Amino acid sequence: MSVLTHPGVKAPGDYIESVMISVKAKNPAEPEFHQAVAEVFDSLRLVLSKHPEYQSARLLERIVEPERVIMFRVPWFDDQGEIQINRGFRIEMNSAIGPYKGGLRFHPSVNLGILKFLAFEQVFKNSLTTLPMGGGKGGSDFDPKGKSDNEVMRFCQSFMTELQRHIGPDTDVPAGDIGVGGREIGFLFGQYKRLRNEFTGVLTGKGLGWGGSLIRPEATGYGCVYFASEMLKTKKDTLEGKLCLVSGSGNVSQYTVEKLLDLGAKPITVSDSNGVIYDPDGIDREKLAFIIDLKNVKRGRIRDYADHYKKAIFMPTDIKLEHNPLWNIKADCAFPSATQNEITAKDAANLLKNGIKLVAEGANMPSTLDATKLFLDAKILYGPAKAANAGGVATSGLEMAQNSARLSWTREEVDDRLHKIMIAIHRNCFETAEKYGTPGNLVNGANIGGFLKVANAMLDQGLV
Ligand code: NDP
Ligand code: 2IT
Repeated sequence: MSVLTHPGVKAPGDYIESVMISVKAKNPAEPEFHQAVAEVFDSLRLVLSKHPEYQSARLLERIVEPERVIMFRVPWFDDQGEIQINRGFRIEMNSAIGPYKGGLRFHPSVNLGILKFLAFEQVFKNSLTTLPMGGGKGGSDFDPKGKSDNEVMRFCQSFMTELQRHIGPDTDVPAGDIGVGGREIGFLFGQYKRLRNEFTGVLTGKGLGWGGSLIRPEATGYGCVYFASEMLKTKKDTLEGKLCLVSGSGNVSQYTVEKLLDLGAKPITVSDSNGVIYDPDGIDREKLAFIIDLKNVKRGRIRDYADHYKKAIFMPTDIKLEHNPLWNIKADCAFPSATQNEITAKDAANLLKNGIKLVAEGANMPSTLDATKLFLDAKILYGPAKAANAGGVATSGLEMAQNSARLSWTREEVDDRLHKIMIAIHRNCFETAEKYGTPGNLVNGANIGGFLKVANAMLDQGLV
């Protein structure tokens, strides 16, 4: 059953344009949110001409409006006894197909617009996973860099003291993202349990001894590489022997490098916000172990890699450059795994000039709209974030399933399910792109495939 209101007289293209204008007017100073919406809307042109019921039900106006936005003060004492104040957020974007689900980001750049773009992307991504999860995102402008473990703990406890009243295993299930890993999830879970007197699957990415799932830490990187393999398979090709560029050196990058090594590829770069490491000999397992220890235990900077491995080159970040030298190194495949808009049009042009064959996005929205257009026009294998990096949240869904059943699966079982989910996501995107007349365009495939399930659920559930 659908809710049909005023059918309107606008052609689909005009309808989309008018909603886009109103999104910009109602959400000023949120450029990342505008960008994420514009990209999805561009794909939906192909859908609305076939499905006027979505337009009649004003689905686009509804899907861009968060169901709920929570903003709160997070006060805490630093190690000097000084008072610190941060801002906390949770965007509960869409619960049509399941409880809100999505990560928490702790980074000084965090603001409402960035979290709304991430929450919006999450709705479509979670829909693609085949699992019943709605979309949400949250976080804070807190910067964990340079903070002691005790400071991080006090911040997490204060953050959860407010957040706990809004979340729950059947309501909203946060997880990690930039700046939120196993340490932070531990402190957040401890405070939730203390305040609520409940041991539940309210967060994912938990420690293995207390409800976490095997393979969740690896899942985003592994999943992204599985997705890349599926893209290559359509060209009867594999990752064996491929030179690969990876950006970032955090959770997603580390396990992207690991799975690339498993599949016989040769990763040659990693980075952080201070610069790029280029290792022409390749990053092998021993060097990866060095990176994991440097980043997860020592919490150091990636430039230390070049002090340790003398043949590697460190290129410091130069904010005056309008391109990143990492994307100007000749390679076969690129795995952007750091942050949004890290590939500009100039970077995309450099990648294409050097003959890149494949881009698989581990980070969320790492390519600007212009860069995305260049990749699509060049008809390279291009795996957009909401499909390629969905393995992380998919495995969070598997963690929720294990928590509900109060049991835990083996590493092989979780990895096998993750692998099958990534194959299914690729097939859905590939077939949807073909069905809507743009074969090979996985951006359209992901946006349309993700949208349809959520939109139909919204129609079924009435005007809520
Ligand atoms: P981490 O915090 O573990 O690592 C982030 C990495 O990216 C670090 O190397 C960091 O460098 C770099 N980085 C972050 N922000 C910037 C910036 N503004 N400029 C330059 N470099 C930056 O985060 P994750 O690996 O978890 O996340 C990386 C990306 O993957 C994000 O886009 C995230 O949204 C996305 N993602 C994560 C998932 C997950 O399960 N964790 C799932 C799906 C997507 P530095 O240390 O110097 O800040
Ligand atoms: O962007 C993402 O998909 C994540 N940060 C993971 C979210 C999750 O709930 O596991």
